[in-house]
Amino acid sequence: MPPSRISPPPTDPQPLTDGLTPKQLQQFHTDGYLLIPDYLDQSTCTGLLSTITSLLQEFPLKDHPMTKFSTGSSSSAHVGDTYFLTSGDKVRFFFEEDAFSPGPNSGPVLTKPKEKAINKIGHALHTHIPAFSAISHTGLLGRVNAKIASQLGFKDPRLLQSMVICKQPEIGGAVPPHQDSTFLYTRRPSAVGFWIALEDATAENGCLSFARGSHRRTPVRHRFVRTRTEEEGGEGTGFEEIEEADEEARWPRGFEHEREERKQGSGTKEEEEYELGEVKAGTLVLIHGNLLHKSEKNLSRKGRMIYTFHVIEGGEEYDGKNWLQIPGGPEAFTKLDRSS
Ligand SMILES: O=C(O)CCC(=O)C(=O)O
Repeated sequence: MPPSRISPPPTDPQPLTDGLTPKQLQQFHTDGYLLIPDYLDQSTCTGLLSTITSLLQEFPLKDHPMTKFSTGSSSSAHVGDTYFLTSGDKVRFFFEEDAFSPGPNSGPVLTKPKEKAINKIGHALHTHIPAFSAISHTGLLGRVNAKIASQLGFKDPRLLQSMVICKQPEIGGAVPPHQDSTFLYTRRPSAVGFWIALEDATAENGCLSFARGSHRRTPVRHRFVRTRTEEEGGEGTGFEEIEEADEEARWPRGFEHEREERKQGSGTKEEEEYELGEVKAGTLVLIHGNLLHKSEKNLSRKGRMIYTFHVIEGGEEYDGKNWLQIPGGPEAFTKLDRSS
């Protein structure tokens, strides 16, 4: 069945400096995601797009390992490599899978100019580039984000990664259905994504789609880990099962009712249905870490730039097996606090 379309609700009259309205909060808890139009104005989006253009123009191809990005469940070539695994505190560039054609003898050849070939930039734009700090954890929007995090129940929200996802015209890669807590696992799961459209995102250019309410019926079954810890050399990644017997480890705190429903079989669904989340540039989308969501390829001629960062609860265990590690350990993840 083709996905149904959801339109963003009309802008709420409450200014975002007051955080989410009770209705918005309720909607997030029920659906597992929330669309908030007009979080950024058009001129801020334009400024961020030109920052991204400069980054894409300026990064040197020389010495780049030509790493591609994929969130697929099969291990693709990029995921085990050092460039990816050491990107947690850096600004690094990952190619679209379809940006290459097989070269004659000399290996794959880029089929697009490099600034039209990058799938994503990550994973610490928030610490290195002031324009991104200012929509993550500093200044007015930093305080707004901290307020939202506290309304969502965070006690010590930590911003652990940020990315630009380019979804380039004609070759923009699909992102298969996934839960963010698989990739940013804490025990117990706590991740929330802040996803911000910098250009209009539509069905045509690969907007997000969501399995509404799936966070309440879908435990986190796997986590994306280093198959060797940093002490052991750090290379290699894979998916590790979170055992069913350890059911608590698969659900966020406060989800006892949902766990019970699932145990009794009443909260399950044979097959998830996805609803398109078409949004205008400037919209913030909050995504619960247990929510199933995805996006399709961008085969259109329009770009679909977005910026996203993720927050976890500092009080939950974040261990050395997780793929994302930064110098200083989890204590060094950026605090999202209301006084910054
Ligand atoms: O922007 C996209 O297409 C996918 C982003 C996503 O799934 C995520 O940030 O978790």
